[in-house]
Amino acid sequence: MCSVLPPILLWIAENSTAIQLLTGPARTVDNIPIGSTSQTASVPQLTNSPTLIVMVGLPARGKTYISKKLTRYLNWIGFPTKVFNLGQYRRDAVQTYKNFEFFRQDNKEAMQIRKACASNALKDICIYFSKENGQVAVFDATNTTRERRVSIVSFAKEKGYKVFFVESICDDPDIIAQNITEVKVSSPDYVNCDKEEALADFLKRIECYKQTYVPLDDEKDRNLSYIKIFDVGSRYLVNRVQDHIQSRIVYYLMNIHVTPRSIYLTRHGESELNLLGRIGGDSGLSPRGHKYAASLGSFLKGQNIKDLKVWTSHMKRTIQTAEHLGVPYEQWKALNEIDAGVCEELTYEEIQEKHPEEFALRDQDKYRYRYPKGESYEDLVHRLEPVIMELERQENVLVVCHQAVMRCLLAYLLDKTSDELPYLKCPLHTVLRLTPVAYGCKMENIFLNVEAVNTHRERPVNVDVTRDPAEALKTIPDHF
Ligand SMILES: *[C@@H]1O[C@H](CO)[C@@H](O)[C@H](O)[C@H]1NC(C)=O
Ligand SMILES: *[C@@H]1O[C@H](CO)[C@@H](O)[C@H](O)[C@H]1NC(C)=O
Ligand SMILES: CC(=O)N[C@H]1CO[C@H](CO)[C@@H](O)[C@@H]1O
Repeated sequence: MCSVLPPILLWIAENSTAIQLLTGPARTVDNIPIGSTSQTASVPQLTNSPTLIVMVGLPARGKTYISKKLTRYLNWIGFPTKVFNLGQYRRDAVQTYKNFEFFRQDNKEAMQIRKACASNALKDICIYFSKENGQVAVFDATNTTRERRVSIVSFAKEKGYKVFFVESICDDPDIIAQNITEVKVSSPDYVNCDKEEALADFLKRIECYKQTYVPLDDEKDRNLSYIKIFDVGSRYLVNRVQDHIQSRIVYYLMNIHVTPRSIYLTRHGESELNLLGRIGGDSGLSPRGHKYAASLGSFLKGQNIKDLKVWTSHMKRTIQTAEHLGVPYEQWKALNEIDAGVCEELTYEEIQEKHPEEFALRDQDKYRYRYPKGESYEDLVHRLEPVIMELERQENVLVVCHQAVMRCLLAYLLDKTSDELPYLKCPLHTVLRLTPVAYGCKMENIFLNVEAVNTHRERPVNVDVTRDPAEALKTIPDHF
């Protein structure tokens, strides 16, 4: 039943020393020969100058959708990113929206207000870069005129920011109408407004922008860096990518789609080591774990999911779980559980006894803490990036994975910060169904009614290395 992909092996000869790079976990630096530069290969290279991403396009072309999604991704891979939505600035400046007249090109008063909003947003972007450690700002506005873009480019040049434009072009009236009903009609602009009326007003608003809209031009804008996205990603035009981060952005935008689907996340069934309260290892399922796997099989059959892809890790407990489903599945080494290094197969009590300082250091910064000879959550996020990219490309997928891995995937899907990530609740024997809606993901928790041990350990109050064992062990879950 299992369709294993051929492993990819890449040999790089450097100064006559051959280095073997596997597609598997990014291990600690001690595994990499001294003098090699490959240890930075999967880590984002931070450029010194911040990047300003400028959205371009008529209203209802998915600019806000793309802004939010791209921001979520960039934050997850470790580039601090924030959206600056001009519509929000406008709503803060003009409390009540009357109708489309506000957006008419000959409305001088409104034009003044819109200019002031744009300049306030740019000011806030400067503060974000200089005082708040921001690296990428997404300017979510229509910026439909060349004049406007020229002024943004010169502003950025003066400040030393790199500019990358993202333009969304779509003329399919059905898609536009669907977009308006999905996200615009429920916007704060139309609170006490009839749906039909709101749609009509919004279409008029688009007409106002159309009068001055000039798309990015092959010739005239050939010195700018940009990606143009046509008709919801059926075609792309990419121009002058300047650096690593821009190429990551382009790659990401070319992989996402908007076809409705659901992502199902579950951990493996309860394992033998789970029962003993031991972390890591590669044990098989407990009897209750097998029972869960069988229930998962009937649950999925009942759901009648179209073309469901099933992914597991290379570990016994996820493979045994998938074997019960009776469908083909694919194994990903990248989905293996976090490598706990010297703490593999220990109980929390044993970790406290043998490595009390490590145990406390982990509680101090669980996201960045790396187990000796093992991995950190941060390492795991980098290892999981290809999984996220493939999840974006696919439609219905069930990922059978592990606690730490599931937390990382969930943090991406639900836009959780790296502080929250290591404490996300991912109980055994529960399926999480994530369905994209408007600007985010809706999550449903489905417990399949097979008891399992609890493996969630909350952060204790005292995280000092000198704490006494009782305090360190206060929050450990029960086990045999
Ligand atoms: C709206 O339409 C555009 C196509 O121009 C698409 O890319 C975008 O994702 C759509 N959806 C939303 C929610 O904006
Ligand atoms: C692009 O940049 C080059 C070199 O700086 C300049 O000579 C040229 O006029 C620019 N082209 C356009 C279309 O702005
Ligand atoms: C919403 C937005 O940013 N609109 C700007 C686009 O360009 C025009 C012309 O320069 C500005 O006046 C708008 O404020």
